[in-house]
Amino acid sequence: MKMTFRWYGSSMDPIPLKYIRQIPGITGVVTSLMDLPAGEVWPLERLKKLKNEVNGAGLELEVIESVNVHEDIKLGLPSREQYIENYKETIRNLKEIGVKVICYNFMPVFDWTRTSLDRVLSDGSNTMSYDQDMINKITDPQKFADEIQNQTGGFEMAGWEPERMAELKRLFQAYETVSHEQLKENLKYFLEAILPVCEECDIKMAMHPDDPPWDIFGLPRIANSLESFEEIISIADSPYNCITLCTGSLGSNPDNHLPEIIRHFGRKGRIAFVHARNLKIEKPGKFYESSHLSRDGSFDMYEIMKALNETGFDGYIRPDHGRMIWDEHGRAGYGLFDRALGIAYLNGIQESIEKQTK
Ligand code: DNO
Repeated sequence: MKMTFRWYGSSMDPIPLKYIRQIPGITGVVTSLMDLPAGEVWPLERLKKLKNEVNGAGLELEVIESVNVHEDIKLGLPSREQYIENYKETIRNLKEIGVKVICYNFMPVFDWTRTSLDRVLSDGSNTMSYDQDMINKITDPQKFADEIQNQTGGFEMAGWEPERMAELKRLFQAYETVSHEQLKENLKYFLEAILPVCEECDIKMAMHPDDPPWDIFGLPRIANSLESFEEIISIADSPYNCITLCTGSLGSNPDNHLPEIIRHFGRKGRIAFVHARNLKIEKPGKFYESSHLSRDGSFDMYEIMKALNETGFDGYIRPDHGRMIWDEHGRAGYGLFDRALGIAYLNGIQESIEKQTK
């Protein structure tokens, strides 16, 4: 498997590529053109520049996270046709720079959601947390979104694009008539349109799970369990219709048995990308993001890595959200230090598994 690190681009990320290059075992970065609004074609010239920059730092660029899907595609509006054509063109341009996997999600309106970005843990570190009871009390999602964005320290939250956040009211109204079934239909339509292009370009689509893995604010969500992903990979049956196995997103519902889900989809060759992180479930619907270490959280990271190895996983993996430690100031969840510690830990587990199985 290839160990990677999420990086937001030199104008959006305070972490220099040369620091990332120095993390032991790293092969490349996972990145995107974050300033482009969802639905636009990613220009080839900009992609070539990005690739040169990343390769110039001694790193590979084979995974994109994310090419965001325009809301009109998720809503199934007639205007989706143009956005789907643009998505296809972006896939073709990504092929030109050697990309192998595109991570995306199909969550209506909000991408990942947290109720706090800077909860202080007993060791003095800061972390992100989620509390469903708080969400249940929210009557105005716009106010909530504004409050969360005020906690970002000036960094744009990935997947919370400003243009989308500016029209929450309109979007919530638009989704009033979209059921879970309709959303699945809209996903099918999208996948059936783009997968032939993925096949031609040898690029896997890796769908990210809903985070948290249940409906929020009454919006439908369809990618949050073994069963739902089974349905997703079969609605458009292609080896390029794959999954981003995000341990933190799926695992915050304790009914999701992570090693079992990994074995299930790993055997089918449908896991293209892994987000490996840990979190501590405090009670159903309430959790905070811990260090990667198994005993700090609720997941057994050794069992997770073992399941990946048992199914011959040879795709891309990255550490996921880290805490803010050592007074680092950065993008919530995406600082350098704790994620680098996460990699060192995952590398250690991997080495011991490899030596035991030899
Ligand atoms: C959050 C990320 C998500 C993820 C998207 C994929 O930290 O895991 O924003 O990138 O859902 O499209």
